Amino acid sequence: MLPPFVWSDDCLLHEPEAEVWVGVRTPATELPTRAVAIRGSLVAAGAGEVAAVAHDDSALLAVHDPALVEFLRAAWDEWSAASLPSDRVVPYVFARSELTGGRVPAAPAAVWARPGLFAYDTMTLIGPGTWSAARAAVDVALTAVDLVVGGEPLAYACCRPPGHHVTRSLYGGSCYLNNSAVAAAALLARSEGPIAIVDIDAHHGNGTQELFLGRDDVRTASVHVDPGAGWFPHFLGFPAENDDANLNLPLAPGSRDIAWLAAVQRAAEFVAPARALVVALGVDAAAGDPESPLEVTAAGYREAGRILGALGLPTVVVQEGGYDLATIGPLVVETLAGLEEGRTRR
Ligand code: SP5
Ligand code: ZN
Repeated sequence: MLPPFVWSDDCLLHEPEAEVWVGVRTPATELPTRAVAIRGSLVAAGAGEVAAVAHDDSALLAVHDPALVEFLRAAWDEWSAASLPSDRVVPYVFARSELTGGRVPAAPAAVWARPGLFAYDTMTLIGPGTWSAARAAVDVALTAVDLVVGGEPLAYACCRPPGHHVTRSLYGGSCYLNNSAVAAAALLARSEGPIAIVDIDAHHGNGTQELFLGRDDVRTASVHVDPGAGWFPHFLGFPAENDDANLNLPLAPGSRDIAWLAAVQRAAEFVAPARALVVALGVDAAAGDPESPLEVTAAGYREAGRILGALGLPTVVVQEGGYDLATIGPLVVETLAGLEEGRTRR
């Protein structure tokens, strides 16, 4: 038995093609075929598909700066009209707050300077379909929220591009809009709080952490590879950021199932007082994923599902990372099956 999953073809329109890493244009890993692969596994396993429904911007603007949203909406059109030598929007100069002594930076006249107001890395390129796909991913997440608010105990948002690295005003880490955070905001607006977000993507959910910092109505927990061992997002994801409503559980590279599941268990205990749950489901902690070294197995993902399912909370699962096209579909199916098992066997 699997939960319903929400889908939009528009999520396939984002084709980043490349990531600029250490100044070199390398092939993109966050590809449209990721979502196609996951959907294929879900359908083969008998999960029911629900078409995404368009939602207005209210939940989106509850988490993001309108200036970021407007930039992303217009970025490709402005860039392509400027006849620049790059076929993707990419920053080259960054409007750091220290650069302007904390003052609001001037609105740059040059189109090619504008990404530096909103991007925090060079890896997250914008092309012709990026806005449509990122906005569709929000609709997929919000449609999954609709299902859960409507009485489904569990629903899965099969969306991309991912979102958990996006803060209120800054995009990066292959993410443009924070789908998981938008889902949490929508749940908070439409059901009893507090809400919890448990992020089991291999990378720290830095955007989500910063979005809900200091809030007592949204608890955040993230299990991820130790940024102190040299991993993205490098500057965040440490226990020093923990407080009553935020728990970072960094793990050493090569941690494998037992240590990873112990951290997932701690995250589950931390969020247990919540009334509804968002799972930011990255399957890039799995062995064989090209973007992380955590070496978790498919059985480990199923057990993580059981642990989180045993909380017995209404749960929206939102897809984040996972880059091994051969295994991401089965990993998502295992996790969702584990969530169902945990919920029904507790
Ligand atoms: C959502 C998500 O999982 N985002 C993770 C983004 C991490 N990207 C960091 C990339 C670090 C450099 N990797 C080299 C690959 C060059 N193509
Ligand atoms: Zn990740």
